[in-house]
Amino acid sequence: MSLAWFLFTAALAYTVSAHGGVSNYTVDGTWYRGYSPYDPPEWQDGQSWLIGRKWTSINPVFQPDNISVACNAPGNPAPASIPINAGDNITAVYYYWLHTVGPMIVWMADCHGPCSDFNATEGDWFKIAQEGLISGTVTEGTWYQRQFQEWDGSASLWPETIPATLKPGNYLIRHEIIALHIANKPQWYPECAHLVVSGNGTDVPGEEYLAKIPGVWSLNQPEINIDIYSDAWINQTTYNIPGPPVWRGNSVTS
Ligand SMILES: *[C@@H]1O[C@H](CO)[C@@H](O)[C@H](O)[C@H]1NC(C)=O
Ligand SMILES: *[C@@H]1O[C@H](CO)[C@@H](O)[C@H](O)[C@H]1NC(C)=O
Ligand SMILES: *[C@@H]1O[C@H](CO)[C@@H](O)[C@H](O)[C@H]1NC(C)=O
Ligand SMILES: *[C@@H]1O[C@H](CO)[C@@H](O)[C@H](O)[C@H]1NC(C)=O
Ligand SMILES: *[C@@H]1O[C@H](CO)[C@@H](O)[C@H](O)[C@H]1NC(C)=O
Ligand SMILES: *[C@@H]1O[C@H](CO)[C@@H](O)[C@H](O)[C@H]1NC(C)=O
Ligand SMILES: [Cu+2]
Repeated sequence: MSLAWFLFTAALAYTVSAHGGVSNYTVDGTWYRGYSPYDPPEWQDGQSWLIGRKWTSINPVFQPDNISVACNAPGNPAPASIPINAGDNITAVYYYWLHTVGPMIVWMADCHGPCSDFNATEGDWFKIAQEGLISGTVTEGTWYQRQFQEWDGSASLWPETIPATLKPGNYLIRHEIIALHIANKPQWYPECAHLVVSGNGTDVPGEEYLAKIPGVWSLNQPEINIDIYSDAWINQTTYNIPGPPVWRGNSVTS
């Protein structure tokens, strides 16, 4: 067996069995290390550098009302936080991602104090960005979920912007991929990290932007409990991402 073939099949085994998630983050060129389900917990738990909530499996969550939809499982708080200015980008670094269909959403929630004490299911979550179907049909078109991938096996990068006028403070940030490639069996891939947002903003999102997680997703939503291969969807060229609208600051319309 050649080395190339070995590497190819090893990579294939890894990626086919692997689902994935966000492991690390970058802000303005600085690398922040989150949780890695591939590394032993004793290397990570309680470490002073850890900014990501704990997730120990790359497998998806299948139930929209499962508490693990909030910040994955077990979701233990992190000791540290990523410092970031309102208006800056944060880039989520995903393990090589292979699924191609379904929305991707970035949420934030004010921890009203240290995020290390905050229960994510109590958060008033608001969307700061969402990405869906970019072109073509629901079944065969290009979703951001496909577009953001690196097809050479390297990590996939997802940058989004913290609203520039957001009130400073401690926030959870939650990156969510909902994978819809299996009919009527949506998969949730959520990961959370702790942020300390600085800036001079005073804006907070109004009620109409807020949601509970779990709570926001349900199998009664046709865009979630979806069979993308059905006659009803196969030729659709629009897909509306459910949940509240994206909030980009009070003076900015999304
Ligand atoms: C919730 O999700 C976690 C992670 O996928 C899983 O281990 C657990 O069994 C689920 N709980 C229920 C009640 O389905
Ligand atoms: C995240 O960083 C850790 C530690 O440097 C590394 O082991 C892991 O492969 C990284 N994951 C990704 C997706 O970049
Ligand atoms: C967070 O809140 C949920 C719902 O109230 C509760 O079931 C869960 O046990 C809480 N988690 C912790 C770590 O307190
Ligand atoms: C910042 O994020 C936005 C939104 O995804 C993106 O359009 C832009 O290219 C990003 N900028 C950088 C420098 O990554
Ligand atoms: C906040 O305002 C101060 C004083 O005007 C300024 O120096 C600082 O750069 C501002 N910070 C941000 C993040 O905009
Ligand atoms: C979808 O579009 C294709 C190509 O135009 C067409 O052959 C097919 O009948 C359409 N299917 C449905 C369910 O509308
Ligand atoms: Cu998967």
